[in-house]
Amino acid sequence: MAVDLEKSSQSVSSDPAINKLVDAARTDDIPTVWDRYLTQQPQCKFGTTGVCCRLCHMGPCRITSKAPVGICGATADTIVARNLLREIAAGTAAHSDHGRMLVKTLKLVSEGKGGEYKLADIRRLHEAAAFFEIEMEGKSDLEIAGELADFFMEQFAYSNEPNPTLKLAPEKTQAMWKKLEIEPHGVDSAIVELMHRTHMGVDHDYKHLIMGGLKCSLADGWVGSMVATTVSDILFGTPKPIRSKVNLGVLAEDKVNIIVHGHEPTLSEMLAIASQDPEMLAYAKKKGSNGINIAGICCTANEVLMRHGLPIAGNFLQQELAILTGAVEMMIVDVQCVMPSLPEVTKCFHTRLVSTSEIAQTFNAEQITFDVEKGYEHAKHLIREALDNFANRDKARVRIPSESMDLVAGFSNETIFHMLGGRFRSTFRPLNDAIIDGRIRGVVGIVGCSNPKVRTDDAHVTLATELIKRNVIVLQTGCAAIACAKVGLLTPEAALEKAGDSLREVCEAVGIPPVLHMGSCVDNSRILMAATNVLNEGGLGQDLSDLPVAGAAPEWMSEKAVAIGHYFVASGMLVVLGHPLYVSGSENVEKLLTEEMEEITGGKFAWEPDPVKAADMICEHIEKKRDALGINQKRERKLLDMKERRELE
Ligand code: NFS
Ligand code: SF4
Repeated sequence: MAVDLEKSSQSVSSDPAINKLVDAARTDDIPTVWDRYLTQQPQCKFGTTGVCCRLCHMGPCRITSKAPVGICGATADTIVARNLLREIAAGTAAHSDHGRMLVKTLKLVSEGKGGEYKLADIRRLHEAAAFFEIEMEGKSDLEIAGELADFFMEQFAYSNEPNPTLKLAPEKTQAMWKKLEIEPHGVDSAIVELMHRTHMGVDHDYKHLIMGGLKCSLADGWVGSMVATTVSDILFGTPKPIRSKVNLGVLAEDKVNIIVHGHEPTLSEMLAIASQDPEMLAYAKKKGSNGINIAGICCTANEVLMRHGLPIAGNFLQQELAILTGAVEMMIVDVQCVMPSLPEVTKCFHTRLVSTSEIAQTFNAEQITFDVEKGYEHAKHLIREALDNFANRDKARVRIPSESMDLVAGFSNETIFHMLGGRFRSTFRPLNDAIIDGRIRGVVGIVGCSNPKVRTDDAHVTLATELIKRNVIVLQTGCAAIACAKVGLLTPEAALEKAGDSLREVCEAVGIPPVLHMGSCVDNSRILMAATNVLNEGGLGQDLSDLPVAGAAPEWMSEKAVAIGHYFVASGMLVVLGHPLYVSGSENVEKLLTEEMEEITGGKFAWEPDPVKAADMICEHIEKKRDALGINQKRERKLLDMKERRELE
């Protein structure tokens, strides 16, 4: 819902911690994202409808009723589709480059050049190697890791064959992609192809363009992100349920506070370990700090939460606010979702801003480029510097909000299998049975960012609450998960109270919460696999598009979210966005994405700003799928035997 920011900062968010600090910032005359959002009003209609083209220097061109085509003759359909494709390409590039950095680290580890990095999950390594048919006989784990790293690296370049990681998807879904000719043949080549097709004077048919966009998005979801998640699990461990805390209240008065912000888990992993190093703890004591508090922002937060239980300071829109608490000695950033405004905020405090990626530098921040081989030393160095900065904290200016909330995270597919299957066998069966007999109506992924266009966190929380109330189980990643965590939706106890009766019954029986935090944004690959696992378990159709599932991104803002939305749609799922893609300038493109696509991939987009209406829309979709599966007829609640299950299929 649109926000009236002028009225009062109290309206920017449903989170009091945010509102308090936005007030404080305004008192101190330090602009934040919400103030800059106001300065940008009104936002350009040509941009928001997608009809501004600056792809060549005859332009820029804008489509109006007086000028219905660009100088080259491009129509609104072509321009809108091309702009959308460039967003998909950028989103795919971001996730996949993140994946590539991890593959490089895996390769270094396999060669003994990985410093303190190790193979943390050998089982996951073997599973992946087996799936991708890497010969393991007589080879050491390091050799297997090296070959797997080479195999993953090959996924980026062009190959004559479609990416083998697509085989992780259900067979019928793969067949659909083949028929539509949208199987990617390499991540980088898919991105390059989009850049080529959208260059002036190349691909002009909006339908053909959009199908090309889907192909690239599949390279994001089923290749680059799949690789990123798998390698993270191998290097840092596959997440298991873990308790922690969330919101700015996790910052400590009596300890040095270090914020890790960005996306790649490599450095933050070492920081997490180094913060427990006796040498570091002794240094902390010497500096008068009661320990070393490392807290995360954005998806780095999700990564270190899932594996180390480190607390989360906040999601995307809380990055400036963390500094405004006056209690952060150092903020360490790498890539993606890092606002260029940060130095403007840190300069008002003692906070040191350190940028660590070789490809990302922030003007007016310190640059200390991270090196895998020296990762641990590097982490210790940063912690020492932060501790040295502890004495510079101005205690009079510290204003840590009291808000902090418990949460449980760490629900990888492996964990869900294990929890559902009980002690002796791993299976999704109990979940499928509950969906088939209607105790659970369906499964919905709520993902994505926060955005000052929306009352922060409100849409995430309302949608998740509405869905669990209606007996729909919710899977989460990214900043959406952090939003829900802040109100306690990720504590099994609190969430169970809000869940519908039959969902609660199932969750209590198998010991899972109704809202499952599955990780960072690249871990949306885990949501794809969860849907695939449900399908493969049987009884719920043949294709991902048969499942009573949907995706939602109520507060999204990034190009990565655009790519994610498309790979869910390309995989056959309904995706409900809280605000539309920039496509309304082309009726044809909008109709293709929101209506006709259902006939093509089985998935489609919808936009709905009101989270309650979004829940209605999603539930209606789920019931339609259930009807089509024939599982909505009144049936006695009984356990199905194998024969009946086969009949259902
Ligand atoms: Ni996803 Fe994660 Fe957050 Fe959005 Fe940014 S941190 S990768 S893009 S803002 S969820
Ligand atoms: Fe204008 Fe065509 Fe150039 Fe775009 S590609 S800026 S529509 S002339």
